[in-house]
Amino acid sequence: MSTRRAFLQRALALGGGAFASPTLLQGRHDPGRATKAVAEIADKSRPAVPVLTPDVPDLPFRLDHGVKEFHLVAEPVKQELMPGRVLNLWGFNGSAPGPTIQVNQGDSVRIIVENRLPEAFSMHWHGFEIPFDMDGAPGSSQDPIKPGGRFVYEFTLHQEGTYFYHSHMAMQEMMGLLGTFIMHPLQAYQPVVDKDFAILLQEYAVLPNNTIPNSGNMEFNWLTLNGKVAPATTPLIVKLGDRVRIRMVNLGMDHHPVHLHGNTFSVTGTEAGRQPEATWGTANTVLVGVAQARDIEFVARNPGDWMLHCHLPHHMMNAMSSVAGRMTRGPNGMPAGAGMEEGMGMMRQGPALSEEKGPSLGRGMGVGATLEERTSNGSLSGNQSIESMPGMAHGNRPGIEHGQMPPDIAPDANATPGFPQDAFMEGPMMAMDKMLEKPENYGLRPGWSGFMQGMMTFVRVLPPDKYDEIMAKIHEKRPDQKPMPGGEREHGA
Ligand SMILES: [Cu+2]
Repeated sequence: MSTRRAFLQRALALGGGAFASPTLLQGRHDPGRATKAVAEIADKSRPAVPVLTPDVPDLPFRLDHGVKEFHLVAEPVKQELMPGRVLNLWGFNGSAPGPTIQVNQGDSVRIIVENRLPEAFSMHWHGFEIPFDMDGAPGSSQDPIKPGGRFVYEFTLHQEGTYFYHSHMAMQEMMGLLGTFIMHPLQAYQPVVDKDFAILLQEYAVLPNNTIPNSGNMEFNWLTLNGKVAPATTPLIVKLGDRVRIRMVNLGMDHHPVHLHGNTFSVTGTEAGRQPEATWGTANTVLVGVAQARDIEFVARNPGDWMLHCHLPHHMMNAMSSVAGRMTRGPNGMPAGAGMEEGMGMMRQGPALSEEKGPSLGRGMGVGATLEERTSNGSLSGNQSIESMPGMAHGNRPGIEHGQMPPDIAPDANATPGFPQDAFMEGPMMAMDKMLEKPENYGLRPGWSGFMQGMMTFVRVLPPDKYDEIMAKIHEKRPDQKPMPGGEREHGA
């Protein structure tokens, strides 16, 4: 049997495809097992599937006399939010957020935490019921870990669910020092899921021409899922009919109402683990508050590339707000540094988004755009929309055929109070499909990436043939992709 064929068969049988390990197959969908009763028993004993954290690695461990030993290094990292946008953050083991840790309920765990930051820090295990001196509260449960120092955390975990770890220095959290910590239950939750994903929600405030977040600023303009902003977030790939769990963790300055298109889900877990089934409410939007986790589950009955996104409008944007520079629709650029009176709403001319005000209103930054420079470059920028179309339509955007699309702006648009809106979602002309080619994006509608920003991704519910095609591509590109490098066999064993 060819490798590819064997892979496809395995993917089909599993529903977990490339992400699952062979041992996870045990006791499931085995036609050799005769009766339905036996199949049901087998299903109940089926171990939990590993959690996949798109765009974030898993942390490997080594077994030391029955103790799972992990090594976490707090250090400065360069994190690429989207092509060309690299931030200087603080993270763990080269990633912000840090790698996902997966253990089983009942495991004894040792985590060697090393501090390669320029200042002291301490690691808190959020929601863990562990001895006080392991809690990581600086000053009260332990001395902070000095730069160049280390601290060995060791505990046994009796809980199950979606947890997280983070620096307990508040500003350090806003630099990226956190990660997801999954405790798999001894017996898989019922009903069992075919796919299990984790998404960590974060936000950064980054001034123009900066790569370093301003952790004292409350105007967040980069909203990330697993350290990426749309359209660079990696879609969740599921097969039609799969039961899917998505675990979301929020550690930032805002609460995020996360909405899933086209599907109704149940909220089955919180930051304190699995919740009793009687409490599972149905919804299509779940509020993931600061320091909370929410697990949602649904059966993917409806094929489609369904958006999953925070529904706060400003969280569906990149480089949003005055701190990030120019709006592109006005013909003449935008003024910066409006006065305090205008900032307080005492405006003398035009609305906040008018040509005269622009994104500077009330912020008084004095940086970015000025009226001296012609900056409009988007396809939707009023006067330029028509003249710019032909050039944009042919050749500048490989992979996208615009043909002779009429402009998206009405000829008399400026006569309508409130115009322009949506200045940060310029549509097809902002698309970067080619730069984002990866198996998980294969087959998306051309130009899709022009409409995705901030905390947005897709749940792609694919019919079996398309699912197999994409899983084969993933396997081809990342044959070694495993849910837990070096440790996948330990899970649910
Ligand atoms: Cu949000």
